[in-house]
Amino acid sequence: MNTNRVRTALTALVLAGSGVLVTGPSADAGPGTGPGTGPGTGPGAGPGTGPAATAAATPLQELVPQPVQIQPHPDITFTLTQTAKIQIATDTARKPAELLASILRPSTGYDLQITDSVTGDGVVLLNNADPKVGNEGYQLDVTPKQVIIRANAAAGHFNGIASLRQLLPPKAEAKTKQPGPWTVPGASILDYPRYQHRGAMLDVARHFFTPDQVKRYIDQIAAFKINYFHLHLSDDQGWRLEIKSWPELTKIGGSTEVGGRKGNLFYTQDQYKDLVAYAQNRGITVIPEFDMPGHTNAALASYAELNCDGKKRPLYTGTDVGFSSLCISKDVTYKFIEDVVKEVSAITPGPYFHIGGDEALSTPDADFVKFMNRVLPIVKKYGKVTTGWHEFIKTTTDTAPIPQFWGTETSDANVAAAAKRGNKVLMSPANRIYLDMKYNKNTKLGQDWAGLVEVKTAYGWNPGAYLSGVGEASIRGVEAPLWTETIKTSADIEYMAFPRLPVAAELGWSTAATHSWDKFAPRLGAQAPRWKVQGINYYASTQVPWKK
Ligand code: TNX
Repeated sequence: MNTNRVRTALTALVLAGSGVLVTGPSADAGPGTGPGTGPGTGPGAGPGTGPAATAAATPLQELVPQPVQIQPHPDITFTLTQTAKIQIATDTARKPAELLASILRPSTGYDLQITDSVTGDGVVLLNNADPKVGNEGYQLDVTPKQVIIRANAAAGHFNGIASLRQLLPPKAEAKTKQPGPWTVPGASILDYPRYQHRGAMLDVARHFFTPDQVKRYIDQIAAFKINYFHLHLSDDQGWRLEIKSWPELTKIGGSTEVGGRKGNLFYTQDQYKDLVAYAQNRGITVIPEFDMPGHTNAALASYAELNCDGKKRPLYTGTDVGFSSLCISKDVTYKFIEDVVKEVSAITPGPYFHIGGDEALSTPDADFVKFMNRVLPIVKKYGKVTTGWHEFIKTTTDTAPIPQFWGTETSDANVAAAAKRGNKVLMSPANRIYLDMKYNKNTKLGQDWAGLVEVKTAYGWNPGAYLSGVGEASIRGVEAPLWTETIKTSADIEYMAFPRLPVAAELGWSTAATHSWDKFAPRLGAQAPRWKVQGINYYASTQVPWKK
């Protein structure tokens, strides 16, 4: 078997006073943070910048993703003060209110009590937004005494809060108390997403990431209105979630990773539930993926009976793909899959289950079809909607499953046929939005099989007019996957995801009419002071005019 890859390829931001926390790359900075490429702790952004200069470009012009409508009220500002309360008119706003409070309490040092009465100073979360904003949109009105966020569901409040965070000074994101003032420019914003699905994926199979590392990434994606988090939980190198009825999966399959590190490299079901809840409390739905029938060496190493020859495979710590397959002809294969789907579905509140299905290069085509014809009904039986890498969609005419397009071409007959039947397509073209692709030939981390993906390349496509035969109405949204063959630390994750993850968020949220690199680049660049405060190890692409 050929195991080689077979692939085509705020304005000096009123950082008044001292004690502003400006952190550089975190301590576990990986190999990608070579000199001159990391963000560093820029002078000029640090303490000592004199008293409130001017608020030249207001944060209203710097929001990412770009809102639908912004009406500035230049003669008004709101200032968050010691006595401010976060006031909620509806219980669905409680979690969003708690999130906002948890971000602003450490930096402001204020109590920011959450109350059910909506009077007095503070941030007010109301229901009954304009119906045209749907469940995910919001209206944000800044008045002298209150910031009012109206939404029709919790999702809308989470998204409104993500905008409010960007309207506050960057130091509002600090983990330690900072000097104010906590001023928000006057405006009325009305906003809602272009697509219902804005996703990020993290591969925890090639390299394992601890629950705290995963939470750190969840926090980072939530800030850009990402609403789905796809966890790639199994692959040749590792099985990362406890399955109680098949305990060897983690005992053996979860014992190592790329490079051969040893340990308990998996999540217990309780840890997974905690991650799911953590995401939910930030407006994010988790989509679990168990890749099959290929990318299954870790399972094949754990249980002899899953192999056609009844022999366990050795654990694998390299980075080749396409060499493993579950045994298509054995009933135990489907018993195994049913047990996994059953256990995982029971602890996954979100409606989706991702079955992988990519690069099944060791599974003959007829077997692949046979396999999917047995697996798709199992997912349905446990109440979930199947999503998978786009290869699986040729095996079904059901219009509910969601193919995730990851190719590098702009046409795919099977995906186009599915779209014609009514399937919605999730877009992750590898040469545009794979976060593991190198930015340029000097990028130390990542791969280049799909090409080099600089920030402008990542931004320069229209999800609704990209794949032939798959028009705007067939697009479910955009997901940015991060594969981790070369990614080992949070600093590595951040270097590859920032700034391209915000690019994916913009493509998934903002209307096609706002698409313009010249307008987007400065907005993206304006995020830098906030990322410095947050300690995000971003790639300071020379294509972007970074704000100091
Ligand atoms: C392709 S994309 C894969 C992954 C690799 C990735 C590396 C896809 C569905 N499969 O197995 O990790 O390329 O870029």
